[in-house]
Amino acid sequence: MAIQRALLSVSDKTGLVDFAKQLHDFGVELLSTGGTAAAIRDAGLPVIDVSSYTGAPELFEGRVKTLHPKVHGGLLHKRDNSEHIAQAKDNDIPPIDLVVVNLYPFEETIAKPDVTLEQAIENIDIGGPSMLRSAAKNYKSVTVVTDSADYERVVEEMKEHEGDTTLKLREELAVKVFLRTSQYDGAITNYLSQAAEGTRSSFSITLPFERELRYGDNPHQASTLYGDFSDCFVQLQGKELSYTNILDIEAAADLICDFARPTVAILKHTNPCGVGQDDECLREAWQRAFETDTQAPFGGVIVVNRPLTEKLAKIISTIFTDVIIAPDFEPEARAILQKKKNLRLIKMNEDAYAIAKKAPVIRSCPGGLMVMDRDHTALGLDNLEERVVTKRPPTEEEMRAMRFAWRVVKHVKSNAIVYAKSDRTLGIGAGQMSRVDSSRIAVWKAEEAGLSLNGSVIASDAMFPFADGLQAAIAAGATACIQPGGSIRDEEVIAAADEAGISMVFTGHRHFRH
Ligand code: 93A
Repeated sequence: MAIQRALLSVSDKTGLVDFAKQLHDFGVELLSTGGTAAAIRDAGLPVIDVSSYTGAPELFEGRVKTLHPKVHGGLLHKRDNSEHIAQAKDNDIPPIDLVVVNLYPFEETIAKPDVTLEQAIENIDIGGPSMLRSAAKNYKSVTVVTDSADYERVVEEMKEHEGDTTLKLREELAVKVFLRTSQYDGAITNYLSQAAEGTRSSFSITLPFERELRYGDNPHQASTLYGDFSDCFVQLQGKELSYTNILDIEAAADLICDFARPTVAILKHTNPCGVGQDDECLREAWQRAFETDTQAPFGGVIVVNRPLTEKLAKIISTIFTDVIIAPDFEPEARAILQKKKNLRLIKMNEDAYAIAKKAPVIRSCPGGLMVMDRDHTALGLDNLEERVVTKRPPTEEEMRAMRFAWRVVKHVKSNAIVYAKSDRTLGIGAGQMSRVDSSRIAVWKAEEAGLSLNGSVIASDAMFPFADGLQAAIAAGATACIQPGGSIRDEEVIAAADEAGISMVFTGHRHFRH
């Protein structure tokens, strides 16, 4: 049956007037609450205030506007049940066939830096979710819209189906409502569980299905993607993304965001194989990254923080790469890379990513989840000059190299060691059970690549517990060291540095990555 009566109550009034006008043109009677009714009335459309419809005034500063049996009965009664129909009639409860509601902006409110608990609480919508849920429960007969992006679809269906919507659309919109209300409740749960008690007491998360992934770590492991990953990373071409591709993309994006200068990084299995910089030419930056390790990048991920140039595309296209990530691609670069059908090109939406990366890190554990703040910035780099612990202060060049190496080492799996110059990595040792082994691997990798470590700096993601690790670095040619410090044997480590005349800074922060 055609939609005859609609209730509109929206905080975000985007597209409201147009939609209301279309509904009016279909002959739909419009009911509405305070601000929404005013907007509709201002547009010259007839609208009935919910308070005059129910006969009950808006109460308690609007806390009670639509919580009334005439509203909820109108939404919830079964249209094909004679007892329901009789009861509705006896109690003067006409059917409401369409609900258009979006909620008080709770999430936006709590995102404000100086929000008070009181403001947050006032922005908990009660009547809105109630109407959404009543309408969604009765989706067999009631259409419910909570996203202005769906207004047009509803209008299109009404045009096609004599003023009615299809059950299929109503069902889809109802699912969308329950997702939205559970996300909304989740945001309230997470905020209040911390704000009211000072510590988190519970955690809630609901994300929309995005897509099935090709597979997980291995082909026999099914995998599904939830959330809005594609808002941050738009795939322009290439094979479908796998679970491991997504892990690599996250690691690559995370790394590149720590660098402001034009930078190229090559990653494999979430670890950098090499990172290079050049202010003038990305192709040069790539060369520096690639020279660190010419073998491992096979099938790896390349990430850049500037639009990818034709010059760079030409050289990259000569090696087998799985994924390339850039904020943009020059048309000539696209044309070159397009020839590689399987190569996945990913355009990074930096604005969307900047918001997404504020979200915590979540990992499953038996019986639950672990939630952790993201390791946002390379810590300890401010006032680095004041953090020198050795007799010899670092040269300017060493200082630059240490800042660079510290930013890289933060993105290497622990135990992590990075040898570097100011614009390039020279050797990277990742993920070993012993720091000394990581250091050995980094030295060996540099030798393999034919790179000299003389005059290099070494960065360690956590403290050197003994002097031996540093002594090995000195023997390899390092002249400066950046590390957190904090070992009970710091004195010995500093003495070893002074004896060799190298300089060392303690950042006071470690950057483990597990
Ligand atoms: O304060 S409420 O929880 N109590 C209600 O009864 C109620 N009914 C609708 N909030 C309520 N609403 C919300 O008001 C809607 O969800 C919508 O977000 C907002 C629209 O208010 P107005 O039409 O006055 O701009």
